[in-house]
Amino acid sequence: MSPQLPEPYVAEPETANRQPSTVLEVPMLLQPPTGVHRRYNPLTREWILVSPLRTARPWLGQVEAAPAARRPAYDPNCYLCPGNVRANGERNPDYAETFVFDNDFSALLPRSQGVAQAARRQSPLLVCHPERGICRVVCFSPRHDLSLAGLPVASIRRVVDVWIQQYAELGLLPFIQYVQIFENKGEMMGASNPHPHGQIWANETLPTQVLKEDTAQRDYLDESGRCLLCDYVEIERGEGTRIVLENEDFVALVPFWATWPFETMVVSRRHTPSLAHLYGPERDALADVLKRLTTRYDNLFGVSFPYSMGFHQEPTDGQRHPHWHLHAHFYPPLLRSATVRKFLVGYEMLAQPQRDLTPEDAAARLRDLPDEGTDQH
Ligand code: H2U
Ligand code: ZN
Repeated sequence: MSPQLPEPYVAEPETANRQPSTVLEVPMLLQPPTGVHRRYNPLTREWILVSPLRTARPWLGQVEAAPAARRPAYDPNCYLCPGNVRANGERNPDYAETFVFDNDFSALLPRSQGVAQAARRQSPLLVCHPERGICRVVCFSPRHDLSLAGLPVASIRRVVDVWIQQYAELGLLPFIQYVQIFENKGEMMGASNPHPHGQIWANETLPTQVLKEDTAQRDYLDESGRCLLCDYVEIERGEGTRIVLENEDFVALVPFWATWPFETMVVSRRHTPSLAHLYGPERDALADVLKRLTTRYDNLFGVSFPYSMGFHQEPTDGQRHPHWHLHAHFYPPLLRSATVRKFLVGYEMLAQPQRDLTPEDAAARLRDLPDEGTDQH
């Protein structure tokens, strides 16, 4: 089969709505255009509009509140601090490292809520299904004033271990097909509490974003005999312009198709389908990359950087998924300072995502920052 290189930067008008052909070898270095163009996201099969010329536009819109002052190591009013009472009246243990509990306001419940009755009578235009699941909260540290960036690598490694244990434990339940591990950090991303914590929602169907990535990765493997993200990491490591940092086992990069200004992906260098497949040194390496990436984020605008992040990994339906390649997405909202954020509104809601700053410029900004020395928690 002769390898056919895609035209990743400029789509021909007549092919503009088709997905690029499968990448079978590393393309030559191409300069991204400085003019307006579209980029293709092969994981979700969506397009994004890039308008580099717009970065010069003046901003008279919303300015976010200045970041909060330094927090105490313990807050008697925090529902996640050790020994404190939560909203449902339960008392947290006096935990010293990490602490996991079932979300007191779970969006998913393990017992079916009886939608099935209604589902039987509905039209194909009114489709609904019962959904079972389990939601948990993971406290990363007893320290109220720290974030992933402020935790020592050894403590982040313990968080990685907790994620793995939860993924395995929840994934083993017969009715759980997917375990979504994520963190909302900062008020701007809707976090309800500054105490360092994340969430896990596990449910019985593949969530929409995961299903898109599942299909795209499966098709790519079927068509090329190769893994989409293995190929992608090879291209990015060859080009280098969108790499933020890397170590032996993980690479952090601004994806070619990034939507959010400083969006990044953390991808395992070895083809591995889930966190549970990582060897000990790889778990340390993941902790190292998370520490260095979040520290750079904090150093970007000199504030504790808000984001939503989460892992995408193989479903837990008991099948083999050779097409799945473990990765994390970081979606930070900030655009040009600690107080000016990117909004995904009008055009993005109605048409397609759009960005001004190019992914290459965003990666260069992040790459040039120190990945140590933050005192921002
Ligand atoms: P966020 O900061 O991402 O909202 O996550 C915190 C979660 O903690 C949230 O889902 C739960 C909320 O339901 N929570 C409890 O389970 N118990 C509480 O006492 C308060 C908040
Ligand atoms: Zn706290």
